[in-house]
Amino acid sequence: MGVDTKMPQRQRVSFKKDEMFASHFLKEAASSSKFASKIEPKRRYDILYGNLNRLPKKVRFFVEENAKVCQPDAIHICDGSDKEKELLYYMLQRDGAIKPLRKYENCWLATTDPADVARVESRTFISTEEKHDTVPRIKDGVKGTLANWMSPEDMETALDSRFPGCMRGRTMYVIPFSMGPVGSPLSKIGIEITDSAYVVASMKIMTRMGQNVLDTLKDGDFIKCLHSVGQPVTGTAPTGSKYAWPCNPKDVLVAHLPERNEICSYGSGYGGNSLLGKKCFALRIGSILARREGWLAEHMLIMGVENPQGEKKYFAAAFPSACGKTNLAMMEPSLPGYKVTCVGDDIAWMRFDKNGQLRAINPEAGFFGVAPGTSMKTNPNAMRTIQKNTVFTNVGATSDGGVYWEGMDEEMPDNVSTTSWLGVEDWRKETGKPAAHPNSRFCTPADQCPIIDDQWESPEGVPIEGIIFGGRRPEGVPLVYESFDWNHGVFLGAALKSEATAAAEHKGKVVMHDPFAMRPFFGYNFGHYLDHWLSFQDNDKLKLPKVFHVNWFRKGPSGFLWPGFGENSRVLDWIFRRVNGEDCAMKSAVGLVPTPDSIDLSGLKDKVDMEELFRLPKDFWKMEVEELNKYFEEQVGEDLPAKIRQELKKLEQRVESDL
Ligand code: OXD
Ligand code: MN
Repeated sequence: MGVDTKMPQRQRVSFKKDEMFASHFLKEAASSSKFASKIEPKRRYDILYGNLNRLPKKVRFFVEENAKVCQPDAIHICDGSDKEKELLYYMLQRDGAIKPLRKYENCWLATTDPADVARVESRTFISTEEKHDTVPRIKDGVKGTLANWMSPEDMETALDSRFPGCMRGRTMYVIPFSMGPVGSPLSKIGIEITDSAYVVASMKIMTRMGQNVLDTLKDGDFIKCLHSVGQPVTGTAPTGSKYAWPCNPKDVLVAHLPERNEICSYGSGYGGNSLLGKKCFALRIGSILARREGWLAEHMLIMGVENPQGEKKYFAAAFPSACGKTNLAMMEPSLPGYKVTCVGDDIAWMRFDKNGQLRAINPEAGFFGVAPGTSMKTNPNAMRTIQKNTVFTNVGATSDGGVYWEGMDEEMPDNVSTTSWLGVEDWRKETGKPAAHPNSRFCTPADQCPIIDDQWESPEGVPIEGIIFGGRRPEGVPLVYESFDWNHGVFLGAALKSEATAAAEHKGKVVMHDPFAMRPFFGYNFGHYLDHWLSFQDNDKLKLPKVFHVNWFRKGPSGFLWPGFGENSRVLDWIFRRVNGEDCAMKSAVGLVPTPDSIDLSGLKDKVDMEELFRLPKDFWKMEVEELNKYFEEQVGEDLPAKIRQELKKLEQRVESDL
C-alpha cells in the first residue's frame, strides 16, 4: 500500500515552530515511553498543556478516573486557542497523520487505515437496564433493525476488556465542548476524553470547544464522552493499525450508557465513531434527553427561505443518507427572487418556546460532509466553504496541492496528477477504483459558508414553520405532498424509506426503511419515540408546524423526472405558500398535493412531465401499505402507537376508495 507509514523527519518542519513549542516538546519527550524509565515519575502522567487543578471538580474527577484506567503518558487539557490549534496541526503533520494542501489556505489531508472508513453500526450499542427502553418488543427470531441493545453486565465486560491501559504511550486530550451556542438555553455541554489529536482538531471545527465552555459549565453536569483509538504504543502486544492512522478495527465498540450520561467509543478514529458530539451525543443521547425534557433531537438540516417579497421562513428537513441533504441545506435557488440561507446541514435540536413556537438550533459548528458528488454544479456553496481551514479525510490529492474526488466535475490540467486515498500515485479513472473513498469527508467551519444564516447562532433558535421528510423513491411517490394533520405527519416520518445500495453483494439498489432518517441514530425505543412526537398534538398551546414529504428522485423511462438541485426551490415555494395558508392544495389518497399549475414552472429549461410526477399508481400504493404493515408489525410490534396504526388503516382505505 502506497501510504507513507514512516514518521516524517522533524527537520521537515520549520525550526522556528520547534522553538515556539519547545516547552511542550520537552514535556512530551519526558513523558514518552522512550524516556520514561530514565525519569523518576512524580505521578503517572505529565500535564502537557493546561492545568488539572483549574478544572471544575466533576470534570477533574472524570479525567482522573479515566486516566487511572486508560493510563496515558500525558494529559492535554484543551483551551480552544489558536496557539493550541497550531500545535495540534504541527504535531499531526510531524507524525505523518496529515499533510498540508498548499493549493488552499490552512487545509489538510488525512488518510485513514482502509479498515476504518465509516460508522460501524453493527458495533454501536445502547445499554440500559431494561432492554425495552432501547428496542421495541418484537417477535422472537426477527432481527431488529431499530437500535442495538446490550445488557449493562455485558457492557461492563466489553468496556473492561478494552479500556484498561488503552492509552499507554499516548497523550490523553480533554475536550470541553458545547453542542449549540455556548450558554444558549437549548445547548448542552460534553467533555470528550480522547487519545487522538485528529479528533481534537476535528472537534475544534465541529463544536464550540475550549475554556469558555468550562467557564459556562462551572460545577454543572455534562455528558461524559470517552474515546480511544484502541492502539496503545507501549505495554501490550502490538494491536491495531500499521498506518499513520491508529485504530483497532477488530475491537470497535461505540457504546451509549444513557442512564449514566456516558458515551464510550473504542477502536475507531473515524467520523461518527470518534467525534462523539455528533451522532452519539447530538442524536442518540440527545434524543433521550429530548424525550425526558420535552423537546426533539433530530437528524435534520435547518434552512432559511426568503421569498421575492422579502418574507422569510425556516424549515427543518430529514433525509436519509445519499439524498443530497447538505446540497439542499446550501441550495442556490433557480426561482428568481428566492434566497436560501443555511443554519445547519445535519442535526436540529428543536423545542417549543413559551409562545408555542417551535424553535431550532444547529448543535454543531461545522459541516462533516461527504465529499464525492460535491461540485460547483451540485453544491457551489459547499465548494466555496471548503477553500480554507478544512480537514479532508480519504479524498484524492492532486500534485498541485489540491483535492480530488468522484463527481467533483473539474477538468484536471495534463501536468497535474492525482494520488488516490490509498496512496496510489498517478491514479487513473480507468483502473475502475475511485480516487476518493465513497465516504470521504470534508470537515469545515460552518461560519465560512457564504450563505450561512445571520441567525445561525441565535441562542433562542430560529422559528420552524415546516418540517420536510424526503427519500430517494424511484417509483410511485409524488414530488411533494402535505400531511392532513400532525398525526398524519408523524406517520409520514415513521414510513420514511429511501433507495440505498444494499449492504449485501450483488443485490443492487433496494428501497430501505429509514424512519425519520433516524434508523441508525435512535437513542431509545422507536415506539416510544413515536409516542413522544404524537404527544405534541395533545397540547393545544403549541403551533404545530405543517409537515411535508418530498421526492426529487422519481424516475421515468429516460431517467429522473424532476431536474432537482436549484430547481427544488419551486417545491420550496409551494411549501412556503402552503405555510402561508394559500389555497393551492387538494386532497389525494396520500396527502394534500399541489393543485394543477400551482408549482411555479416558469423559466424551467426542460419540460417536466408533471402528470407522471404526481401519478399515484394503485398497485404501487397497495403494495406500499402492505409492506409498511409488515415492517411495523415486525420491527415495532406491540410498541407501535395506535394512532400510527390508524393512519396506516386510513391510508389503506383511501388507496382502496380513491385510486
Ligand atoms: C452522516 C450520516 O455522516 O448521516 O451525517 O451518516
Ligand atoms: Mn447525518
